Amino acid sequence: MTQIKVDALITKQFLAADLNEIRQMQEESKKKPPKTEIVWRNVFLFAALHFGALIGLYQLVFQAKWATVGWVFLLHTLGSMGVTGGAHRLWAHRSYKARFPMRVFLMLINSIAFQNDIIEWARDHRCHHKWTDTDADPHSTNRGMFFAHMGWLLVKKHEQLKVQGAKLDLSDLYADRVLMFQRRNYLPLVGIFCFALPTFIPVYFWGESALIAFYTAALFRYTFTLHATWCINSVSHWIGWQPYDHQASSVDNLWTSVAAVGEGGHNYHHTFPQDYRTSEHAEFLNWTRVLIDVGATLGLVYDRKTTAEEVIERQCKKFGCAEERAKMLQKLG
Ligand code: ST9
Ligand code: ZN
Ligand code: ZN
Repeated sequence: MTQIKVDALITKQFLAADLNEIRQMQEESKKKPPKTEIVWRNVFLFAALHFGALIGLYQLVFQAKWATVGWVFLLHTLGSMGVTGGAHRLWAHRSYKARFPMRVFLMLINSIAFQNDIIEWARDHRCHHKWTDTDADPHSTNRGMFFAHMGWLLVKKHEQLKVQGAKLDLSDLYADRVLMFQRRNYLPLVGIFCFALPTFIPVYFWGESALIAFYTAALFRYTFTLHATWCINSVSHWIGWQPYDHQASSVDNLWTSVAAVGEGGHNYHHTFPQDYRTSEHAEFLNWTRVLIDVGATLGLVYDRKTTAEEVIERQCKKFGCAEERAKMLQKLG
């Protein structure tokens, strides 16, 4: 375990390069609303997906076998962990290191979630942390909660995002052969892991109807995981606790922690982005942490980074609130 002892502000400066520049960019983006160029193909595809997901929800409640209900839950959990443990904590933030078999496992379960390949996901996410709530943030909350939630996937990206994002060093991502394999084979991988296997397994193993399996375990489950993820960009920048940094838009929120398998400690995460736990909440609110810790026990994970207690205390005192931290941890666990 590596303990990080530098102040969060220094970490932020490392991430943001220049905090004044960020403040200026935030002000700029508030002044003139950006041009919105709708991508109608995406509007149509997401509308169709949601229509299918509603049918799937009905079938899940009234028609599906119990084994299928369990299968949907398992797929949501695995796919989400491919995003949280893989794309997010390992590849976007490098908050721990993983050996080859673990990286392959994370890449495969990430493909269940179909949220763009990991290199693209991590590039957008590094932009989100570095230029939060500016035009270079792919899902800036300055453009409203719907935009932050899913609207950003329905319109062309802001020019500032492309210009600033091009300055990021992504060499670590391109150097990982597991990620390059996923990128080169992305469509077959999501075809198999997001749609084909989720449908085939219930039909083959417990005789579920193919249509019910497809609508529940593929379409409904995929849409549900998408919304759970998108809630981190909307709800987790909106309603909740802010013990670590009162100036940020990010918050700690109980419900997003549950739905997003441990990613709801977003005020903590934006303050200490290199901490593999992403929050101080207990393990039952952070299943992804449990997965990473099990990986460490098996020797597949090493060099997990955490933040030293004295750094957290100093941060709360300067930029947040120590009492709010204590109250929140007592209430949420
Ligand atoms: C999905 C992703 O849902 C969800 C991500 C959520 C992130 C959450 C983060 C916070 C949570 C953390 C915790 C995780 C919790 C998980 C919980 C799990 C329960 N930098 O994109 P293009 C340049 S995906 C630098 O086409 P357009 C670049 O040159 C759902 N450059 O832009 C690029 O070319 P290339 C399924 C950048 O044309 C070129 O621009 N997927 C950057 O404006 C063109 O890029 C979809 O629905 C950058 N950041 O189109 C697809 N970005 O890539 C949706 C771009 O070759 N996306 N460039 O280098 C699209 O259709 C399009 O991207 C678009 C914009 C229409 C939105
Ligand atoms: Zn992050
Ligand atoms: Zn955020």
